[in-house]
Amino acid sequence: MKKLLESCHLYGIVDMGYTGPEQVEARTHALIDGGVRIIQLRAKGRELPLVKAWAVAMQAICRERGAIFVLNDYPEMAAEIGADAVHVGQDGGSLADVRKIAGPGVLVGRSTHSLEQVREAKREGADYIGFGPLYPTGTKPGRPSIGLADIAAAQEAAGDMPLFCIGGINGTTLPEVLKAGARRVVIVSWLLQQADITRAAQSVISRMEQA
Ligand code: TZP
Repeated sequence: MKKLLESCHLYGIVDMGYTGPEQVEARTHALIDGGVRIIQLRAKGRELPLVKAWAVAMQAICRERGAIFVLNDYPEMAAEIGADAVHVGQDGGSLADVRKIAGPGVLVGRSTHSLEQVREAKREGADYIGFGPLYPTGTKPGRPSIGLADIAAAQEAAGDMPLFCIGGINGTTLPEVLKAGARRVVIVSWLLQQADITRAAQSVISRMEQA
């Protein structure tokens, strides 16, 4: 699973703020068809039985098709459904505790918003981190953006821990994000709002390969 994670440059999120319940499975397939090999379920504030049902469905698709499934926020549920990975925010407790709950072999990711948080996630042994939001984004309204200036230093501090830049990345901002030193990105709303998610993902991946 770690090897697969290392090969991932575009991370997709099925965010229920942009996705109808009936679209969960098709969107998971569409992202995988487009070459995405790490996909998160983000279902903030939704009822747990619904989250669990979506997570089980996405985990099954990801397992069958060779992608990593990440559950946002719920380490207990990740353990219960046998998720590949769990992602927690700065308020998600220590990574040691998350690992204890999620169980052995479950990858653990952490959101970071500053260089200091990148260093701390590295010390704590995160399997990967998100770094952002780079730009203001409607997906996290009111969250201050951190800009592009620290990307290169964050990469350096992360070392071999995969770092995914996140927040406001789209077809227009991608080139400057890559120019600032990003090697991996998470794209949420822009990808989910494309008429053809598969083609959009393919085009991002090929632009990243060329960078
Ligand atoms: N964490 C930092 S920014 C963000 C998350 C989950 C949302 C990014 O979404 P988008 O739509 O790609 O800006």
